[in-house]
This record gives sequence, structure tokens and C-alpha cells, in this order.
Amino acid sequence: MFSHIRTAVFLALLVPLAAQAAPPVNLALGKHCEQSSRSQWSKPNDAQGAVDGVRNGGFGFHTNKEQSPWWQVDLGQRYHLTDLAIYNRLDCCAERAQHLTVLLSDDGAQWQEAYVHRGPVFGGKDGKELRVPLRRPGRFVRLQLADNQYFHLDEVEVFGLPESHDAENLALNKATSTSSRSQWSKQDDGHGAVDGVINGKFGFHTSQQADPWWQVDLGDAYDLSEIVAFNRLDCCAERAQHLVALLSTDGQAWEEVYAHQGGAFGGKDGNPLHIPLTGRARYVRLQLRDNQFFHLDEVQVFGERRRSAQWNQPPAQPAEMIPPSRPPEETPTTPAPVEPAVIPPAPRQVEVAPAPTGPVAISEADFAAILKAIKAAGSFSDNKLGALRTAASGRFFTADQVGRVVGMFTFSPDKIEVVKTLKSSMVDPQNGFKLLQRFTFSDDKKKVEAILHQ
Ligand SMILES: [Ca+2]
Ligand SMILES: [Ca+2]
Repeated sequence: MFSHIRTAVFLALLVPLAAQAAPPVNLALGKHCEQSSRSQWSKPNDAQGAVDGVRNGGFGFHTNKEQSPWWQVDLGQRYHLTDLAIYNRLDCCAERAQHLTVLLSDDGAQWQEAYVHRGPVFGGKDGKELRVPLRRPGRFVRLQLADNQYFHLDEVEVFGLPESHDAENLALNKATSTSSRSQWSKQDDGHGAVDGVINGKFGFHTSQQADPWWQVDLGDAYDLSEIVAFNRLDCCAERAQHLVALLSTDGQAWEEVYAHQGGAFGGKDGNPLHIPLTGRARYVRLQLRDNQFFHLDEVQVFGERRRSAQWNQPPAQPAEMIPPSRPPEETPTTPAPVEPAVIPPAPRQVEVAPAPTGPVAISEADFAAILKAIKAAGSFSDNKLGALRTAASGRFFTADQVGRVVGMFTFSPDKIEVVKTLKSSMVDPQNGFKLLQRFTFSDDKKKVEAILHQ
């Protein structure tokens, strides 16, 4: 009898908890699609096959063989896009889609490159679909191959939030606390996860204990939509794999709203843990269900205070063209303390540094300063190119670094100008071909090739 009552009370408590985790909505489902060409295997309305909700390992759409074929969907309005899931066909030819670019547009005419996949071959229905993290606005999403190839996919899903959604990181520089400190802790240790620095190292570090936690006080109650947790990547990422998220309105009573079911997650490498939320809270806590050290690089919390505050906001800035796989690198003001007890895993491959035979490429810290200078020059290409020329004068770069500068520019003529400017400062011209992947259209690729061979 009493056990029945207890069960009823328990269920009554459980239901609102379960309602907290909302499955993300596929914004692309049933929306209008187009593609660059049709093939003999195309159905009527061929392009719609990628947004029909059917994932069966076959092809949803199929273009002809051509240079840089594409497929696109019009979401009907601008969204703040969070990520894509791209399901390849598995019955044949999955490798044809391995060099794939994601482009975004507000009007279907001007496109910005948002992500470049350079292999490996990805799967689909087998659970190995390509997940593309985005954090930028857009209405049209285009996928385009870099090759002269047939283009076909099983299904494409697009996730995001209505544009009115306040996408500001609410946790940035807010008050934090942790369950314990370690010998590697800094003053105000918890702050390291909300300092805006994402560098692959630990922002905070507890001691080893049962169920260690970190929390942030957002300062006010918000309707929360997402937590993004960046793991440390230099060591020990697996320690955070039994992670749960808890929310509270008063810092006293906590509700567990998420439990991570999976292995170690990434961070600065473009694979942070995305925790979708619905619910109102002021305090956010992340906690391990382990007897373990707890350390993360950075934690971002997204949500909005109230809808009425959204109406008079200025339009969102155009998306930065830094590929999402590389968050801006910053140099921490104080070097992270060395952690003597932790032996980093042995590298899988021993990299033998080539003997220095010529100029040495700029350090990552100096390179980050150059990226900052370009960013600070504003949105006009001429100013950005001017800042680049000033900052880059007399320095040397790897092809990879040149590619990342190219990625900061939106339009092809500017990107080509970057290659022209930096070509003679490249320490590894043999890797110049990698720059071609930064360009979508074959005409642009040809121009870049010509510059590289000058
Ligand atoms: Ca389909
Ligand atoms: Ca940090």
C-alpha cells in the first residue's frame, strides 16, 4: 500500500525530469531542396529524397557526374544552426562523398563556407554518419563535393534554434565553484572553464574524489537550450566520460537533466559534448559519477532570459569564417601548471622532425595574434587584408596556417589574394595543394594552382 504511494510519488517526480531533455528537431525534414543536376537514376523531386525522413542506406538523391556537384535545402527562414547529420549511402560508392564542403546562405545567392570534410569516408545508417558542428546563422544549407563526381546521399538532417534565440554564451566570466581543489589548481580555479580560453588543456582541476563537480551561477534565471562542454585533449579525456548535468534555480535543489552515455568526448578538436536542454535555471552543474579527478577545458551555456527582450536586437553579425573544427586559439595568460602525476599516453606514431633547412614557421601563439589582428580589422576585406600584410611581413607560415587565414575570408577573390600574399612565405610549398580544399569552385582552384606554381 505504502509502496504503491511511494511509487506514485516517485513517478510524479520523475515525469517532469524526463520532460527536460528535448530531442532536437530536424529542421530540414520535408523542406524544399534542389540539386545541381539530375542523373538517369533520379526520381521526380529527386532532391527531396534527402529530407524525406527515410534512412535506408540507399541514395535519397543522385546527381550526374560533374565537377563540384551540390545539393541544398531551404529551411524557409533563418535559424541559428547548431549541427548537421549527413547520412551516406552504404550500398555502394560511399567514398564519392569524402571531400565535402558545407556552405550556408541567407538568400540562396551569397554563400559562405562553413565546414570542409577532407575524408575519411563516413557512414550513415550504420551509426557512423558525419556530424558537422556549426554555430552560425543560415537559411540555406548546401553540401558540395570538391571532386568531379556523382553526388548522392541517403539523408541530411539540420539542427538549430529559431533565430530569435539568444546564442550568447551565458556562462562566460560568471561566478563558478568546484567540489574540491587539486595541487594543479589556480586561484579561482573554476573560472578556467568560463574564461573564454579553449586550448585543449584543463581550465579547472578537482582532486580525486567521489562524484566531483563544477558549477556556474549565471546570475539570473534563463530558459536554457544547450550546454557545450570542451574536454581537455592533452591527457585523460576519458576521465569525464560518466558526466551528468544538473540544473537548479536556487543552488540548493538540483535536478539531473542529462547523463552522458558514451565514451570520451572531445573539445577544441571540433567534437565538444553538446547537451540539449529545455528548462529554466540559474545554476548549472556538471558532475562525474565516478571516483575521479574532474577537469574540463571550457563550458558554454546557451539560453535566453525572456522572449520579449529579443525584439529590438541588432541583426546577428556575419559568421566568422574560422572553420568550426578549430576554435580560436588563445594563449593563456599564465601557463598551465605541469601535472607530474599524469603520464600522457604514448604517441601512436613517433614524429621525426625534419632537420631545419630553411626559414621556420611562426609559432602558434604568434599566429594566433595575427588571426586576432585580422579579426580586429573588422568585416571589410580591404582592412582585413591590410592587417594581414602588416602582421605577416617578414614571417613564415605552414601551408596549414595559410589555409586557416584563407578561412577567415568570405569571398573567393579575397581568399585568392591571401594565397598570393603568403605564397612566398610558405615553409612547406610541397603542401600547397592543401589550400585547394579551401576553395569550392573549380575556377578558383585553377587560379590558386596557377599562383602556387608561379
Ligand atoms: Ca532519404
Ligand atoms: Ca578555459
